[in-house]
Formats: sequence, structure tokens, C-alpha cells
Amino acid sequence: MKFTDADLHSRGEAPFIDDLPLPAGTLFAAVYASPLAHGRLGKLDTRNAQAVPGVVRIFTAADIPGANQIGNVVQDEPLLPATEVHYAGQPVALVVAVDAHTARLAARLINLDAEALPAIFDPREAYRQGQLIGPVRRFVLGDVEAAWTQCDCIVTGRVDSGSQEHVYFETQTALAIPAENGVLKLFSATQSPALVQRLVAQVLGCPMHQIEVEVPRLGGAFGGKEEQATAWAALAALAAYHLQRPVKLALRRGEDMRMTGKRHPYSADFRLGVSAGGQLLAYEVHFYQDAGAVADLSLAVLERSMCHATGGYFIPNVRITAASCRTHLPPNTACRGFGTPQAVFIIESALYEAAQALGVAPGEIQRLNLLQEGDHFPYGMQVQHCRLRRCWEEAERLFELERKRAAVHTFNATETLHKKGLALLPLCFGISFSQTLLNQASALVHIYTDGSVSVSTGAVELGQGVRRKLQQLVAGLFALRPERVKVEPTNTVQIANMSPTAASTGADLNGQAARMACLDLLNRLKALASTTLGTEAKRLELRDEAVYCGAEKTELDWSTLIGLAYSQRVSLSSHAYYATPDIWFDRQREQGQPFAYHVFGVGLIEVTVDCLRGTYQIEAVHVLHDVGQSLNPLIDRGQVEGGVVQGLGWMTIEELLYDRAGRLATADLTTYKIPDIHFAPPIAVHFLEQAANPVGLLGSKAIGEPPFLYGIGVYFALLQALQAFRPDLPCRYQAPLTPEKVLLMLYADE
Ligand code: LUZ
Ligand code: MOS
Repeated sequence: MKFTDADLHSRGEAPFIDDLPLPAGTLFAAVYASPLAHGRLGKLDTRNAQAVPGVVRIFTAADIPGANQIGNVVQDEPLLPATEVHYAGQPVALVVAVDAHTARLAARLINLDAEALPAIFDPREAYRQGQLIGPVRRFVLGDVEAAWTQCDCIVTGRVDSGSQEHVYFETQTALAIPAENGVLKLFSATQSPALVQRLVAQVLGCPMHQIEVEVPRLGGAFGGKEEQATAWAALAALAAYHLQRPVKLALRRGEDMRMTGKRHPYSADFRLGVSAGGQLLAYEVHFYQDAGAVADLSLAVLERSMCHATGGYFIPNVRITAASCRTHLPPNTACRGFGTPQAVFIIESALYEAAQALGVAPGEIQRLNLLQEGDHFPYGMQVQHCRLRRCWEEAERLFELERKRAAVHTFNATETLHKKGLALLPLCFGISFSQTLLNQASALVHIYTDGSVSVSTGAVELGQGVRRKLQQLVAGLFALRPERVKVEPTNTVQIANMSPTAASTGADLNGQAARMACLDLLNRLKALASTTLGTEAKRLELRDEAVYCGAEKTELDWSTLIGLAYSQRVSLSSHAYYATPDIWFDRQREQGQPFAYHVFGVGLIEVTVDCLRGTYQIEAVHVLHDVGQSLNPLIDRGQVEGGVVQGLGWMTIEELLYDRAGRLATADLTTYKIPDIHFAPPIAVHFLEQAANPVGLLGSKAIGEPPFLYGIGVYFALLQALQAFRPDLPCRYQAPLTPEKVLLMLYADE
């Protein structure tokens, strides 16, 4: 690889699926989506659309040769609905034309005769009406009922958190190319090539081996392409199947925002009991998750929320109840953090409320209750290699916490119209898919006769630098310059049945598999070198592209060794399979050990609020993060910075608004504001030192999702500043805390 993905991205040269040269005769598709949030389908009038010159064909549910079903966890999602629509923006028909403009133009001429049905947009209302996805689940630790009597102070409250659009730079895209014998090659912007392969085969009614899925790279994903890339791939495939022509479907930003699901909004009721000294004694919480119209990954998201309900704290008596509520919004889905941020915002809100009631600083309660080695989570697992207290203590010194607190105090005592706030957030994030079976990966490593290396895994490069990490890993194991190692695009022919690149496990799982394949090859090569040199294999070592015996360089350099292996008929390819050991979960008992390990850290956020205008400035973020022994500190730093900014956006300015009919009103980036360079504060990232992870790849820890959580601190920093201005402020826990809401909180009388 001459350039890494990062080089290409910074030059604007990284090609995405939309940039691929198209085969002659490629057609273009556009989606006709439901204008209704809930309705019974009548006649779909496509005559005007058909009449547009350049329109080739319009597809509906009736054209699906196999199963009209793309639900994965629950089979509740038709590719194209036949009888009812369940959200505004749901694809109803596909228009295929000679160019994309014509296809879109024609789609606008489709008329749907549908009868509107009552729609629900609030998860609590859905819950009242019994509109649930899956069973209501409960995790229990200790005995909350008995514990309430021992609490000196009990607080209750309600917490709401909003949705969040993924805003991947690359919108949902698919290109389907028919090949001989009914085979379809699909380029799909997906985190889950195997899922796309399986569901497209199901939709077309053909065996999976007829469908090849390739992912060159993604322009961001953030969970939004874990499950929700499937529909577009299946639609393009459906058209290509019937027309036997290549078909491309690439959503525009507005279409993408209207048609795809987002982060799950949560509403929750909590009850938290503490001792007079601030010890957390009992916690009861009820999560109402807004799943949207179909199950998608909602149940897995809910499970991860439950696993993180107590955040970075130990609470001996806990009762967590969780319901996934079906509404008539687009199906909410995986989004960086996968239910953890929602759960953490809720426990942090409860803790803040308790601090108010006790009249102490939240930081004191946080510090007192941090998880320690061997503490139990409400799902039975004990925390191991716990570094949270260590992180907190080091952070206090590193961030000069006392000095910063005093500065805020002084500022607030002297300034009248501006107030400052400061909040800490302890991080504890479980790594592994909570669905144990997904924690598997495989890798295929070829060494070509010139000594160059090709590595295939199931990992999808989505901007997180996983290819760079794999390249470094393999180059390191073979003692080669990185340029000698190429990491291939992700393809279902090279790697079968891969899990999604998700749950922060991409480098971890696929790296473990790649490492095993490399070690296998190394064993073969060392055996060969040992025979050739007449030296014991265990004394041989690869260094600087050559075979060494102890400190002595032997006559075998890498190229010679590989040439020799080929001529001696030693296989230069290896396939390896990795499954995370020692993890399990029993959903009957709601107990288990779902995570291989946890990631820890502490974040500090400082804000200043302009109490006349309601505007605020995030002054600085400091992070002390436990990434184990980093595989690549520069990439990991980027992941922390990006995660923090995305978390800040979720808590503050990112607000999705729907009209009364359930149609997204903020369907572009002028009305849906995301953090930009002016919004982003300086972020000081420190990694915990001497912190190799005993169960991670080369001592590393996963990095993708956990840092998102640090951003949650901003809510409580803002509350502190607001309370400095208005001490009687009734605290509300309702994110996002937009400047408009700040202004209302400061001046409106409730
Ligand atoms: N996807 C999934 C995830 O299917 N299961 C998980 O536990 C998960 N966690 C984080 C992100 N994606
Ligand atoms: Mo994800 S939220 O696709 O790791």
C-alpha cells in the first residue's frame, strides 16, 4: 500500500462506492418512500412515473422473488411493504431509470392511495398500548426493597435523551452487478457484508454463494451501516436481478436522513437511594426505549443499556427494568455506544440529583462509589483488572482538578452574567458483542512468491484505521516494512460469515484471527529455515526482513525464504479462525460474563454559559483513557477526539424534530446542527501508561465507542453553571440541552 487510508482521506482521494467506475449500461435507482407514518396501503399509481422518458421499470413488493423480509434479529421488516406502512420515509417502491435524476423525478410522480392509521411517536405511549418488541427484561442485584429502608436519602426523577443522526460522510450506497449464471456482485456500503449477503440471497430466493459482497471502504458508519445498509443493497440487487443490468442506488443526504433510523431516544424513571455519607445503596430504573417501527438491533441495544445501567459505579442493590417500545418512527439502530450512552446519562442524572439532595458536589459521590476490583455488575459479572480508581486518582493530579475547581468557584463568585461549570465522567465500557455468538472472526493471509503479503479479514475500514492497524500488526509479526503488507477490501468470497465491524471489536477480533494465521505461517517458515540452516527452529527469529539465529543474521532473508518455501512446496497461505474465549450470557437467568474486558477512563469538561443569551462555550476537555497498550496511538487519539465531539453534540446541539405527522423536519445539515470546528473544544488526550491489557490483542484495548461517553459530562457542567446563575433552578434531565433550552431554563417560570 503506497498510501494508508488516512493519507488518501486527507488528500480527498479515497474512493468510495459512489466513485467506482461504472460498467457500461449501469442503471440508477431512486426510492419512493411513504409520506405516512402509519397507513394501510391502497393503490400505488405509477402511471405518470412510468411515462417519464428514461424510466426503465418500477419495482414493488410484488416483484420480490424470494422472501420479502430483511429483518435479522426479528423477522418484522419487509423490504417493500405490501399491506401497511409503519413510518414516514419507509421505502415503498423503487424507480429505475437511465440516470439518477430521472429516477428521482419519476419517483415524485408516484401517487399512493393509503388510509392513515393512528400513529405513536412516544415510547411511553407505546408502552401503555402494549406495543413492545420482545419481552420486558429485568436485571436484579441484591435486594432493592430491603435497601430503601437503609437509605438516608432517596431521590426520584425522569430522564430523557434524544436521538442522533449518524451523519456518516458517505450516504447509504449500493451497486449491484449481474455476472454469469445468476451470480450478483454487490458493492455495498455496509458494516456487515455477511448480513447483506444472507439477506439479499433470502430476498432473491437464491443460495448465498450466488451473492458476493465487497466493501472497499466506508466513509463513516457509526453503527448506521450495521443493519441499515441492507435495504439499499437488496433494492439494487432486486432491480439488477430482474433487469440483468448493473444498478446503482445512492441516497442523498435528505433521503438518508428521512429513511434511516438513528440513535434510540430513551425515557427513564429512576429511584436512587444513598447514605448520608454519599454511598450509593439502591438503584431502580425503568428504561423506555424508542425502537421505531421495527426491531432492527433494538433488543441488543437495550441489553447493552442494561449491562451499563450503573455506569462506572458499584451499587449493591439494583433493579433494572427495560422495555423496547415500538413507535412509528424510522427503525432506530446501532449508533456509537449502542445503548451505553443512554444508560450512563440516566445514572449520572440520578447521581447529580442525589448530590443536590445531599448538598454535596457530584464529584464526591462519583469518587466514593467508583467500581473496584471484583465488584459485581447487575448481570453477575465481576469487574476484573479494574483501573477506574487508578484513572480517577491520576486524573485528579493530571487535570489539576483542585485548581480548576477553585478557579470555577472564584469566577462564579465574581462574574454575574457568565457562569462556569465543570464535570467529570468516569468511564466503564464492556468490550465484546453482548450476543456471544457474534464474537468470532477469521482471516486469510497469503504470501506471494515475491514476499509481498495480502491480508483479508472480515473487518470493514470505515475511517477508524482498522486497515492500518492490521497492516502494522502483520508487518510486525513478519518483521517486514509495512509497505510489503496489503490489507484487502472486505469481501464475502475471501472471508465467509464475518460478524459486523461493530461493537468496537474490529481490530481486536480480526487482528486476533490475522495474528493466528501469521503465527501459523511463521511456524511453517521457521521449520523450513531450521531444516535449511540446520539450526533449531526455536533459536530462529525474523528481524529486519531476514532470518536471525540469536544475534546472527543468517543467509536467509525474507525474499529468499519465501522463494525457498515455494520451491519446496510449502503452503504460503493460511486461514485462521478466532472466537473470544470465556464469554457467555444466560438470558433465562439474566446472568453471565458477556464481555472479554472493560475499558476505563475519566473525562473532565469545562464550560462557560452566557446567562444573558443562553449560549455556551465548551472551554476544554481533558481525558485520561485506558487503551491498554495502544496498537497505534495516533489512530487511537483520533478515535478519542472524534468520540468526545460526537458525544458533546448528542448532549448539546443535535436535535431531531418531527412534525405532527411523524415526518422528519430537520432532514438536512442546516437544520440539524452537528459540531463543527468552531464548536469543538481543545481536547487533551492522555493514555493511561503501563496498562497493557492481559486479554487484548498485543495488550491493546478496543477504542471505537467508549470515548463517546466522556461527552456526557457536558450536560452536568452546564447544569452546574446554570445553577450558579439561578440557585433555585429546577434540574431537568432532558438532552439535548440546546441554547434555546438553556435560555428557557434560566428565565421561564415553570
Ligand atoms: N452490535 C451488536 C453492537 O450487534 N451487538 C453489540 O453488543 C454491539 N455493541 C456495540 C456496537 N454494536
Ligand atoms: Mo456500532 S454502534 O456499529 O459499533
